[in-house]
Amino acid sequence: MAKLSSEKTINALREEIQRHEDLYYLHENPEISDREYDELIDRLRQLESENPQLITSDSPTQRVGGKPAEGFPEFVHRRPMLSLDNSYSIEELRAFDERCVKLADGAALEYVAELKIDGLSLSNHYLDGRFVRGVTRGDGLRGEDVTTNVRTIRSVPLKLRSSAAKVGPEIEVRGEAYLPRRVFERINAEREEQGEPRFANPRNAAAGAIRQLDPAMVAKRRLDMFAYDVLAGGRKPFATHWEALDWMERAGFRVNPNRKLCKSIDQVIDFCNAMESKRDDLGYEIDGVVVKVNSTALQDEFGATGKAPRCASARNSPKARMPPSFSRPPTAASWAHRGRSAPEQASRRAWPRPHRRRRIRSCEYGLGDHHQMA
Ligand code: 3B8
Repeated sequence: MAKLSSEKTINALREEIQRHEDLYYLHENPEISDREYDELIDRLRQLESENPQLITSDSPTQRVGGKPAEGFPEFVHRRPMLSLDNSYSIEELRAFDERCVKLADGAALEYVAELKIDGLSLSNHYLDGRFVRGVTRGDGLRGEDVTTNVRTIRSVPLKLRSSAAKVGPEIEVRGEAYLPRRVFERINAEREEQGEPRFANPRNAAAGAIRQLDPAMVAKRRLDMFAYDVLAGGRKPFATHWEALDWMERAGFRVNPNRKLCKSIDQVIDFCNAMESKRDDLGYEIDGVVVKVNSTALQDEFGATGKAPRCASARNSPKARMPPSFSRPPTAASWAHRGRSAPEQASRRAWPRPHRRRRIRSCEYGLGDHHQMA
């Protein structure tokens, strides 16, 4: 009897905590303070310690349960995790559009424009709806298994929501983990107080955090993640990227709300300009805009041609950040600037890589899963 009632209380508490996590992480609209949230967690932890048989791997208390790791085991990605790092001018963006239009052969061609978050890519694995593994991109073929650390990221659901359609037993959700600027600043202030060197940028701080050996330290860093792609059994489960984004949102991931289904390359360019002026208000660093062919069938076809650019991007000339009291002029003209510097081989880059701040990048790709590494 007592068992039954603690089970009920535990379930109710978990649901309550889940609701507050959603309000906080998905809707950015918390109803309770961090302290009240911690109290709920403490209560749940207490009950679970009295009833250890009721602990489940997807309980919110299990986000920081892991022991410090002794280095991270290697994990071979089921599909290579490519990176988007080629830079193209605006003319090339248009040329790419023309090729896509031809390829679509009269079929309606759509693009999805979304933000390119400046963080580090993670691959999160779910088996029968439960989070089982989190892996860094690494060199694209092999990453590091950082599961215990990824569990601490509260915007990574430990259990997929049932409101999302079942698309298969083995799900991989790829996303970009990052540190909000606010958190980054707090961490640096703390480091300074303790006489430790400041992190140069949020990306380095995030990269450092995910590779911390002690998950309790990772949890303190308060990493966040925006999901950007989903695979089911190693394949894209949806006909369009737009549907994939929608599914991830339903499944409980954070998907960046700044995204647009574009009917033309002009709409893509409009989106890029709009984001450029919004950039400083975002609360996190971006690397520009990613542009994806919406149709997954077309992505495959496009990828199969092999010689087409996988990724196109235009960027601003790098310049110093202006003081926040100055408003930066819209930069439609600087779009055409050819700011291409030495090619960056992200896949072989030493990690964490140096941070580049002032540029907008637009990237379009039509990669098939069968694509080889660059
Ligand atoms: C294909 C699609 C790499 C990426 C991708 O916010 C590929 O889509 C990728 F080979 O790295 N940083 C994003 C972000 C990153 C990628 C992506 N979409 N929004 C990001």
